[in-house]
Amino acid sequence: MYFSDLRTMIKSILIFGLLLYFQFLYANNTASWKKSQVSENEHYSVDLLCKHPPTLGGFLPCSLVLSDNSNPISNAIIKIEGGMPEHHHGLPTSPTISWDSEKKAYIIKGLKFSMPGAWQLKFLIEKTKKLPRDIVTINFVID
Ligand SMILES: [Cu+2]
Repeated sequence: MYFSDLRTMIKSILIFGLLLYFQFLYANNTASWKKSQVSENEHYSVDLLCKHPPTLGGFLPCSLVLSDNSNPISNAIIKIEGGMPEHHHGLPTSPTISWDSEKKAYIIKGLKFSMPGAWQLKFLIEKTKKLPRDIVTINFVID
């Protein structure tokens, strides 16, 4: 009787712990701002996921998921650039994008915006033996 209660208790604790763990994982992967876009030549689709909508001030942590007919593509060579087309200037920083095999996404670091208005981010997927070259453009406005 006592042992069966103990086992039930241990089971409950394990399940509770597991739930907490998954909730933690989920919270870490949850982005509150997402933009999906197909590339110019329709070779790829992209999901840009950011921690919050673009604002002025601090760095915006984002990740990018690249896929081809809903199959995720890892290890592509991607370049990020951007700016304000109406103002003819680029980004205030030089953000980097690199593949993260644990997160199964391309992690964007150093992304920042310097003024309100219409911004554009461009992702250039470079041609490799396996992958065709293409460009994805994402437009958004910062109030
Ligand atoms: Cu500007």
